[in-house]
Formats: sequence, C-alpha cells, structure tokens
Amino acid sequence: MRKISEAQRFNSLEHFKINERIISCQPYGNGHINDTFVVNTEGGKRYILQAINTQVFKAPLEVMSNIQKVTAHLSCIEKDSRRVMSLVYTEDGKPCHTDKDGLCWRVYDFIEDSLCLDLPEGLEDFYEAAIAFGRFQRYLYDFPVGELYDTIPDFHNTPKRYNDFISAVEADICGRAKEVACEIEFIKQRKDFCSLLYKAHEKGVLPLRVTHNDTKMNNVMLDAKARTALCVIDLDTIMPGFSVNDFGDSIRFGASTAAEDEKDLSKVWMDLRLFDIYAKGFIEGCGGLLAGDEILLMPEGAKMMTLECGMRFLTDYLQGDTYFKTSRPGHNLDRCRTQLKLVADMETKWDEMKKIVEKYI
Ligand code: ADP
Ligand code: GN1
Ligand code: MG
Repeated sequence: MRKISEAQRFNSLEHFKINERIISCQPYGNGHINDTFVVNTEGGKRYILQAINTQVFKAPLEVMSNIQKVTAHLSCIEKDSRRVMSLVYTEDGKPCHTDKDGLCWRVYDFIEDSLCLDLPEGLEDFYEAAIAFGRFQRYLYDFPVGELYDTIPDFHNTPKRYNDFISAVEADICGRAKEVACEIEFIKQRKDFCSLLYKAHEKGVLPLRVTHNDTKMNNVMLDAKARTALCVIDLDTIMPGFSVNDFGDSIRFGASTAAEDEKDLSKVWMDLRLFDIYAKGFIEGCGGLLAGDEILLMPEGAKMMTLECGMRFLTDYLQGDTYFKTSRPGHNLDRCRTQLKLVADMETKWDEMKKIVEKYI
C-alpha cells in the first residue's frame, strides 16, 4: 500500500480554494479504498482531503464528473448544506488536482456535528441509514443515467465476480488456495445463485436504477444530536445498478452482530431485527419507487452482496492483498469468513427474511 507524506498532502492543499491558514491534516476514517485526511484550519472550518485510489478508480476524472453531476442534482432538492456533499474546487476551477507524483486529490467540506458509525448503536441508527440510502435512490430516480460513467465496470456483476474468483483460485499465485479449501467449496456450491438477479433483470422484474453501490453504515452521516439521517457520502461508485443490491450491501455490513473483520465467528450473526428495521426504512425512503417484485427480491440482494463481498475478499487474499487496505496478515481472509458465516446464517433465516419484506409491500 502507498504511503502518502505530509508534504504531499500540504502541497496538494495549496491548489484548492481554501482561504484560511491550514493547521493540520491527519489521516481520518475507516474506508478501505481511498486515503482520507481531515484538514483543520485556523478559523475552525474543517475539510476532508482525499487521494483517490487510482488503482481502483482508473479514470478519476470520470469519477469526479459523476460526483459533480449527482451533487448538483441533489442540491436542487436538498437546500441544507449538511445534507449534500459539497466539493471545494481548485483555484483554476477544477474538481480535483493531479500532482507531480500522479496522485489525484479532491476536497470536500467537512460535514460538522455529525456521526459516522461503523456499526449501528441501536435499531434507530440503522433505520436512519436506511432512510438516507432509500431517499438517495428516490432523489435520483429521474437522473439521466446515460450521463454517468461506469467508474468500475461490472462492479456488482456477481457472475463475473464469481469467474474472477475461480481464475484466482486456479492461478493461486501466492500458494494460499490449499488453506482455504473450505471457503472455496462454500462459494462454489453457490455458483448458480450468483446469476439470480441478472436473470430477474432479463425477465424485466428488476429495473436498472441509479444506485450508490457501496451502502455501508460508514458511508452515511447522521446528525450528532438528533441522530437522524443527514446525507450519503462516498459517491465514487454511483452507477446504474439494482435497488436490492443497495439494500443488500447495507444488510451485509450493518445487520451483522459483529464487525466485518471479526475473528471470532461465534459473534457473527445476521440480526433479523436489524434486517426488519432496515427494510422498513429503505422502502419508506424510496417513497413508493419500488415495485412489489423488487421488494420481494430484497433478501436475495442481501445474500448476493454478502456472498459477492466474501468472494471479493477471498480473491484479494488469494492474489496477495492488493485491492482492499489491510492492517494485519490474514485480514482479508478474516473478512471473507465473516461474510460466508453471514450467508450461511441468512440461509437458515430465509423464510423469516422473506416474510419480513412481504409485510412491507
Ligand atoms: P472510502 O472510499 O475509502 O471508504 P470515504 O469517502 O467513505 O472513503 O471516506 C472515509 C471516511 O471519511 C468516511 O467513512 C467518513 O468517516 C469520513 N468522511 C468522508 N467524507 C466526509 C465529510 N464530507 N465529512 C465528514 N466526514 C467524512
Ligand atoms: C470498499 O470504500 P469503502 O471502504 O466504503 C469497497 C466496497 C466493499 C467494502 C467492503 C470501491 O468500500 O465495494 O463492499 O469496501 N469499495 C470499492 O467493506 O471497492
Ligand atoms: Mg467509505
């Protein structure tokens, strides 16, 4: 993983329209992809500085174009500045700055008096996150999809993710496949499931919508006092997708009883109460946008995103941990195991999950 020096951060900041004197710029947040820093200024105003991960986002200017268009659309609907991400432009009016080392930087206003949680601290927090992500889809329902770049092609193409996973197993470049034979077998047994949502789409049951595609609890901000939904952040992966995958990715991350990288699997379960409250909030947030058939496929979305994420962590482990940031040996394998445990738990709770979504149609 790259190390970004303090000098690189400060040099990049000089290019942005920040009038106050900068006091500090420190690593911030728990994202797995970008390098994020909080910028403190003399007057007290804070900013978020990010170096976009260009290994992951190969065309950062296209990412920025999507973000400009989507935030412009959202700010026509939401007038409160804490409810929409707000880019700070460079002195020459650009949304990002590429430095001499090839790092691509952007700056946002810091959303103050807010909370960003790795796990919900109660049902209400999760409900609020659901409202935020549901509302996000509602606000963008009439956004011209053709104007969006595919920032990561095939991002939630689960059948393709499965094929990539099999290729990684066969290549086994780090010699790790043997020790994860159980996990590989678990995934192989679910090969046919991987194409279920694509088939539903082909049959016309599941429409393509403008989706967020990375709907983790720590990609939404809550008001620190009221604990109500403020806004959705991490807008890099906004692309056409399935609503049930946005729902499902939130479940895999936030409806778990433990952290994504918990080592003790006896602590990892999918909490049906959290599943229920999120389904309620998400459907409400979407405000009548979702058809009954889409709602019925929400459990499939939850299992799909969890299985897909488990495959992605295992693929990265097999390929030598080059995609997701890791902070210990075996980190991606630990993450894979929590996801597969959650998939197994969802399968035992399947009928209850189905009944829960049925009651919200
Ligand atoms: P990554 O793609 O690496 O996940 P994010 O854009 O999600 O990066 O940012 C990482 C973390 O930084 C978030 O989880 C959140 O805690 C914090 N963050 C990002 N943008 C803002 C913002 N505008 N205001 C306050 N905190 C933010
Ligand atoms: C990454 O960027 P972050 O940490 O919000 C990843 C998601 C994964 C998630 C797993 C662009 O999300 O797809 O589901 O990690 N983002 C990208 O925690 O690959
Ligand atoms: Mg994030």
